Amino acid sequence: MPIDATRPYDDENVFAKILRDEIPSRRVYEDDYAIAFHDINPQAPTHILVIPRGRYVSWDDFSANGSDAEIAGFVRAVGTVARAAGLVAPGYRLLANTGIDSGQEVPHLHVHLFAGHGLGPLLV
Ligand code: IU
Repeated sequence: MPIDATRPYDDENVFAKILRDEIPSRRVYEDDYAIAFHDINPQAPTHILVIPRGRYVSWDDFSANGSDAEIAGFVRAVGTVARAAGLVAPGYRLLANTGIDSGQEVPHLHVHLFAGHGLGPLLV
């Protein structure tokens, strides 16, 4: 069920539990601002999710209410994950579903990092 990007933060959402290590994930990266882990239902040969450590529902919430340090740290983390995975030369795609019409399911900001052969044209 898609979520409303303006709802309040829910500390029991699945990515909050992953951040607290209450449920397992295949983590590939972590720093002071972000963690990254493999999506459990990959839609591309490489499908990693990067999430901020802070309590932000969506891209909208984060861009409006995140501190400059959190925003810079998160953006840098996304790039670091892609570089560490060797994805810059072959290329990759970023996506942040935001709110109901996008189909956002998990109410903690996440950026999808897709890579691999055959990503195809961007579909909207
Ligand atoms: P969306 O942008 O909110 O639609 O994407 C949520 C993603 O989170 C989706 O690709 C799921 O496969 C993924 N995911 C996950 O990796 N681990 C989980 O426990 C759950 C969802 I629930």
